[in-house]
Amino acid sequence: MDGAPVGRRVVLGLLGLGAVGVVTGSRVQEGLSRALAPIQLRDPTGLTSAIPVGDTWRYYSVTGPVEARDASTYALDVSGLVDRPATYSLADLQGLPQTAFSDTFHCVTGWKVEDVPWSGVRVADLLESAAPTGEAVGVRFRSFDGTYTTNMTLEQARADDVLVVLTMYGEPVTHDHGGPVRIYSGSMYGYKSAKWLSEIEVTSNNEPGYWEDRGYPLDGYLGE
Ligand SMILES: Nc1nc2c(c(=O)[nH]1)N[C@H]1C(S)=C(S)[C@@H](COP(=O)(O)O)O[C@H]1N2
Ligand SMILES: [Mo]
Repeated sequence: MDGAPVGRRVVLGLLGLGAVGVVTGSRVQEGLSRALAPIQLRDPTGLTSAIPVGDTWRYYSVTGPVEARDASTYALDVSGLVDRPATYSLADLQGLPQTAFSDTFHCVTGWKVEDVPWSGVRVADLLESAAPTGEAVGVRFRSFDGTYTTNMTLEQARADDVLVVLTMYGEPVTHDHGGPVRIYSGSMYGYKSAKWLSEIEVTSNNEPGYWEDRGYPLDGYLGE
């Protein structure tokens, strides 16, 4: 699409020194990264993400520290242009049909983590329950960090591989990964996977979210 080249230039600009590690990606780095992966997953401080290796998780937040929410404080609103707005507790979400699959997580800046087991509730199911009105065009995902948003068209958000994620690696989503509830879209770059999800607002447009506003493509499909 038209937005892609601009987005790519911005991405390359933002890469800075990190690009060197990603592009050179030597076998030594790959081995290191595999060896570090299990440590990384159990590293609540996120300190190992400062080590410039290849394919491991980085824990991203565009804001400072984010408050922790648990089963007693968490809520997800499905709002906007719908006939049946709803608020789900964590238990409500856990009680809905769960979809599970493994898929690779790709950040647009070049790192990826392969074969991540995800499970949760299809966004499509929540949208169907909410019954979008005739004017509904898009969806805005909001984070309880108070800043992050990302957008999809209604049609994109209804894809089978767009999940309200409750578990990663068979465990509840950790705080650093955006728990207790985040988005995952298997077909799109990581910036579409909003962490610390608090709202799915159905909108009359497909307005750019946080990173889309800063040059990332409006449709975050892999390979574009
Ligand atoms: N709330 C929030 N969600 C976010 C981000 C963020 O900074 N804040 N970063 C996005 C980007 S660019 C990526 S690659 C992934 C990173 O997910 P992780 O922190 O679980 O590795 O989260 C996405 N969702
Ligand atoms: Mo990203």
